[in-house]
Amino acid sequence: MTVRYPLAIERITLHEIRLALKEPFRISSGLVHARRVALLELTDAHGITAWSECVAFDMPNYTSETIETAWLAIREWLAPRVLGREFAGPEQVHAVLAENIRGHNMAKAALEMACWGLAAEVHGVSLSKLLGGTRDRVPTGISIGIQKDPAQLVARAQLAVADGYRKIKVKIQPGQDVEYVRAVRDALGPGVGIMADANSAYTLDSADHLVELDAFDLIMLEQPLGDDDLVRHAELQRRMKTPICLDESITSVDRAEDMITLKSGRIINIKPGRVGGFTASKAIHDVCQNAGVPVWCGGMLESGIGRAYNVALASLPNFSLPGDLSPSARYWARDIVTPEWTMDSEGMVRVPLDKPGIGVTIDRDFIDTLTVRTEVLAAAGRATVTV
Ligand code: OSB
Ligand code: MG
Repeated sequence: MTVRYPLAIERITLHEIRLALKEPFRISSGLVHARRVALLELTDAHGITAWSECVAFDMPNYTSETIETAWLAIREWLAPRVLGREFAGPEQVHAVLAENIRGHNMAKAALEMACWGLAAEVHGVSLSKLLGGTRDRVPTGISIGIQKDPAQLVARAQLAVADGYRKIKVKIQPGQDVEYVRAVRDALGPGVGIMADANSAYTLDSADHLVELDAFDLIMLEQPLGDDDLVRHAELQRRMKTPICLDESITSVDRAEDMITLKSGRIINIKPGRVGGFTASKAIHDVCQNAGVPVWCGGMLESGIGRAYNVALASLPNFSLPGDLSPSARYWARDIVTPEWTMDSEGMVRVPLDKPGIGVTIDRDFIDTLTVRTEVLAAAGRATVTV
């Protein structure tokens, strides 16, 4: 699809907000209490706006990026490449941001995805349709953080099944793994889809221990080994029956191809922030589809703005497994969009195909009350406003 007129971004406003999680979320590499979120507001030459979310965390414990590095990258290197320049369509933005700027994928993604959101707005079509989505509802899984004992985890997992979630993902780490997963499988029975995510907490020295997870008929084991390691994952996959899914390790379409070639895993979790945006996500989706590798959409504890982009992406055909797309109320007392994201009793989230753009309305007044920092970037010089 081509846009009606070239995309011309006149202004990028960065907003940093603090959004308190209803309860802290623990993964093997760290704990999140409140989400510091960088939001981007793009304004084009016609005064049309689109918002996006940068998924980087406060600390570099998931990937090397943080909200501070992303803010810096956007202000110093990325925004200047987009401001005052014309793009025939959002699919052209990725290459411009990638050229001779290594890494900073979450920063690039926030900007690139905002251009997709803006293009959808300009066209008056839903983001899902612009991307080539084929579903009007997407299945949802839950990601449950590490709990203090197996009984607590079982209680959460049972509630999640009752809510309708289609996939139960439990976070694991050394010392809180096999017994936790066993408890969940015993409690939920054989029919429920369960998986585990280690966020790179193990080395190959634990291979024999990890092979014990084969007893629980998991849909997959996500990212057991090093964040940048494909070779050892291939060795572990040879020894395990459970399919390995890679998350942190897949940072580009090349890494997805490497995973397939090396047999380092059999499933990919696509987070558009981690891979640099939608163009890269679509390329990974296509490579995996051609290779018969299923993909699903991961989550980064997004606000309702990031969720809009993930739901649109998850409507593509090869997103054949439930995504980490929990509804707003699971994370926040109040989300920053209306309507909030909801899930039906069958664990499905509706794709807002009937609305142009990202499909939800930005609650600007509420965002203003949550804002701790604002910076306006424009083609002709820049102004900084701190509140
Ligand atoms: O590995 O998928 C992950 C949260 C923080 C950091 C990494 C991960 C996660 C999740 C959260 O699993 C999923 C969600 O957004 O609900
Ligand atoms: Mg993960």
